[in-house]
Amino acid sequence: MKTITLIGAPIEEGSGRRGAAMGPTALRIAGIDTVLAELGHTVHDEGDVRPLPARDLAHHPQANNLQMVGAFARALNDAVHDAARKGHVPIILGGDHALSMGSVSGMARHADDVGRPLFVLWLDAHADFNSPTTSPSGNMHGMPVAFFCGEAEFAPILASDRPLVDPKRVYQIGIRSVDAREREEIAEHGVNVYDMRTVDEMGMAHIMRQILDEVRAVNGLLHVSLDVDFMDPEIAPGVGTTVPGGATFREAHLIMEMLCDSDLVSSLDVVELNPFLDDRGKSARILVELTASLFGRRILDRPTRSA
Ligand code: B3U
Ligand code: MN
Ligand code: MN
Repeated sequence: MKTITLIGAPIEEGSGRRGAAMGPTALRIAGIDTVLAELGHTVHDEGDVRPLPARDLAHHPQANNLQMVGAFARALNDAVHDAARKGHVPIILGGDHALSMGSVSGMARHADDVGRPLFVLWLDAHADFNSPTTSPSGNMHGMPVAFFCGEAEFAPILASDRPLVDPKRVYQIGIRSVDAREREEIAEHGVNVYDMRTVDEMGMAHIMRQILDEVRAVNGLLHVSLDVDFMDPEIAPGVGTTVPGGATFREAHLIMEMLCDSDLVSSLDVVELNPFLDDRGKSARILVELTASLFGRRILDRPTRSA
């Protein structure tokens, strides 16, 4: 059984629209804490993180709301690092995806402390590898992967000598919306992208086995970042940037079950839930279901025969 720290991150300034700041509340109303406690885990809900003032960050015309994004990144960098250092599994309740600048950076520090490589599993319709120069929108929720992989262009949101993530240890699944410049960047950096076509051709189980084998082979830590738009909008409509052709409930669920069996997951972001756009809590409930599967809820009380 694990000790889990829930950290709310009510940020919406990275997304260019309002509503994601209500995400942490919706996830709590949908019962994320009780579901985990019922599975036998010890759950500490730290409440919502308080953004640390970032007035030193200047206004940037191509990095919208840079100060607020920086303020959350700094607060989460510390909160996530603290939780991991205590041996807890941090679950960050978002909030838009810009929050992963902080959460992944905090886990990269922890991985550095314990001398293990950090891997990131990015479940998303988008690659989120833009920078202020390449971004078509200036919205920073489209930039976190470039940020924690060390894209130099970012203003000093966090110290530039912080531990980074090797892009070759980033695995993206579900990708189906990539901007022109972003496509070049992810190829150049060697990010491992399993786009939706690859999912269709290879199947989710095969993809997950490959990824988990690589993490296990080097005793890595695995941070999972789950964007609501990874899933098809039919099952998870509560997100500002729906893209058709997403993962089915069964595919998402299988990922969570395989992650659970692997016991490699060190930390989790649940991001981009916009309750204002949701259909009577449907997306929030799915996210809670998936989290429950990741932390041990299973259909049968024995290993699956195909495993
Ligand atoms: N790639 C686009 C759109 C986008 C990225 N992430 C989300 N939307 N959620 C951009 O603005 O960077
Ligand atoms: Mn995203
Ligand atoms: Mn997305």
